[in-house]
Amino acid sequence: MKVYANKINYSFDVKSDVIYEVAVSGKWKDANIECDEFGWNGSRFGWFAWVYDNPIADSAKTVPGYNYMRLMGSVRGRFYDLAGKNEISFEDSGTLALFANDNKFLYFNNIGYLDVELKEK
Ligand SMILES: [Ca+2]
Repeated sequence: MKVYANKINYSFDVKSDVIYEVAVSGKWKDANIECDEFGWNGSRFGWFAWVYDNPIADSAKTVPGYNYMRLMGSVRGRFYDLAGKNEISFEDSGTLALFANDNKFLYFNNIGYLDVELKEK
């Protein structure tokens, strides 16, 4: 499925008693910053890292504590980090929301999508 960078993507129902294989490919962009499923943080800006990584900026993210544009999921309000995962299981059954972690008000400048495949193991 395509997971678009500029929105929450609801497209997959998961079950709590199943292990899913995960495969992710592609790159997406946060304005002019291209990155993969691991996203980006302020370290790419050297001395200006604090602008992006300070606690106030972090708290404005959909999921604080994780990189900008990192591939995240949510089922019934519980968050999951999908970046770099080959397998994942969920604590609840329900609709999986997939999205790029970003400042909650700055999704409008996100471009592109990642291809994410989930299948029951
Ligand atoms: Ca953005």
